[in-house]
Amino acid sequence: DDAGRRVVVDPVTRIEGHMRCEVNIDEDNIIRNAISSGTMWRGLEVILKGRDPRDAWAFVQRICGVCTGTHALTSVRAVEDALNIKIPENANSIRNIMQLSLQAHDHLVHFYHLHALDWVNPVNALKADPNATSALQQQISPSHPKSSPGYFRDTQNRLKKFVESGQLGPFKNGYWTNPAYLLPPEADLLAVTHYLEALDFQKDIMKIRTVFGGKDPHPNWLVGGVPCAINIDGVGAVGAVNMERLNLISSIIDRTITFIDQVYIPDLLAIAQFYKGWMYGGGLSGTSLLAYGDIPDKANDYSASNLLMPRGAIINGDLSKVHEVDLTDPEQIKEFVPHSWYSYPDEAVGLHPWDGITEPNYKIGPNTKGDRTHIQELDEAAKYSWIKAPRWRGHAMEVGPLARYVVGYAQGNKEITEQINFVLKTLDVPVSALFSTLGRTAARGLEAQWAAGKMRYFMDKLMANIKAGDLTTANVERWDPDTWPSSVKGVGFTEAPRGALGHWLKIEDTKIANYQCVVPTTWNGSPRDEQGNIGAFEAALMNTKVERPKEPVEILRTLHSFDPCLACSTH
Ligand code: NFC
Repeated sequence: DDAGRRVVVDPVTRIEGHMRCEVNIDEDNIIRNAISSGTMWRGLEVILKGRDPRDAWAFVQRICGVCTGTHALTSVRAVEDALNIKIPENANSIRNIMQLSLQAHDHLVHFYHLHALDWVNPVNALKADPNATSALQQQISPSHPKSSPGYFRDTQNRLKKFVESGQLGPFKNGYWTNPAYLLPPEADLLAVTHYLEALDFQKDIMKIRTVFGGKDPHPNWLVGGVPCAINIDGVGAVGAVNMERLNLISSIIDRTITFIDQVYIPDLLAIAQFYKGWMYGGGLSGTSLLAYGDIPDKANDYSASNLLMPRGAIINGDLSKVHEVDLTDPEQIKEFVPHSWYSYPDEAVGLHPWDGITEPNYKIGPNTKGDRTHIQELDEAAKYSWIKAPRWRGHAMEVGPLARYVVGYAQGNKEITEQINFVLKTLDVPVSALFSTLGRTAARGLEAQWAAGKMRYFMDKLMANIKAGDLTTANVERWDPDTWPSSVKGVGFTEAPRGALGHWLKIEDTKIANYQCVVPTTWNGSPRDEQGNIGAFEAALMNTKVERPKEPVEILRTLHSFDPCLACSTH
């Protein structure tokens, strides 16, 4: 038709949750129209109504098992804000270590297990000379101990067995003959080997949250602090976190720093060298970026100056001005639903989350092709997604590591600026290269490195406080609901691995009267709004050339670079 041929990718895989993407391509296979849809909804905000706000964290944490913990942390912060509860310093350090470990863990999993295969061809790795891979390893990361030709030959043999048995396992269903793959075989073998190393490392890094939170995914949290007690030399509760466990965490933090420095960052730069000509996918990153900030240095101060992760908004691509972000201002953040499967009393009007409404209304548009259960093409002029459309002062925004890094760079944050300059110099690309699919992927790697370093900072802070005799991890002064005002509201925020996350709640007569989550992938995966403005995924796909429409690896590259989480986005 006039809009060109429609390509449908459903489900988009190697992400969390149910995502569908549709694009129209012109006669040159260039994307001229893009549609992102969340295809499943569970209704956590509805389920929370009438419940005890101290329990909310346990429900909202189940929004997602990937960014596990971050919804719970956001929730306890929202309740503490509403009830004016202050947490002890040790709880702040432990919460930060858990949140930073999630950042580092999530970014590692994203790079190797969710995104790498958009750039790395495991079948091509079979053609590699293990000696060449060993030489490459020693060139890009001389201190990584696993670099012998025999080590890479072993991986190659394991891979060969997979292929010969016809069971490619996790490497199945790729477009392995597509000319979009540009790595030489020795680099493919290196990346596949580290895919397996990173898989192994996952089981270590998650122990940090297991020790402090009792289990992972879905560790335990507490309004007023953290639920783990500390026991040093027999002083403190039985079964509490003791020196042996603290030493274990400390050693995992050191190994995380080493793995990121010796494996993740060198691989990222080596792979990027081969793809730096593929500059698609910038979308909203060149114009509209949003970060709430996170990682309070001192406990209980959520002002921008106390947050180690940057807060601010950039609009119209103007890096000379970072706008202040206020989550309590009803003019700043609003959610719209004219293209979402929800009802509002007046759908031309957006709602601030404190007054948000979640009322499902699944209705397909008149131009939808197919029936309600077998949709061949969505109608983007009507409702087409379970994701709402959040806007900041009317703008669709991109959130996530790239947003945080560009906001930090625009603010002159020293650590972030140094990291970005190092990458730009190593790859010999201009600043504008940041605003791309690859820029998003690079920012995630840099942030993992930053997060690992900050885990060490908070671990040292925690140990110093413990050595000074402070074992307190919780404040239960306001545990009794009789001490609460009859009507209050609060907001909590974090920077989840995928971006800015906020929870807004109202408490009436000690129960939750309203609870609204505006989630990173809700921002990025947003459908159109009342004005027809497209969301970040949609914008990033525009004008990309798809070499083979039946093998849309270019679409996957750009969508995966956001690390989408549809379970989160629709909740
Ligand atoms: Ni699920 Fe999420 C949380 C999202 O808020 N989007 O990073 C976080 O999931 O991964």
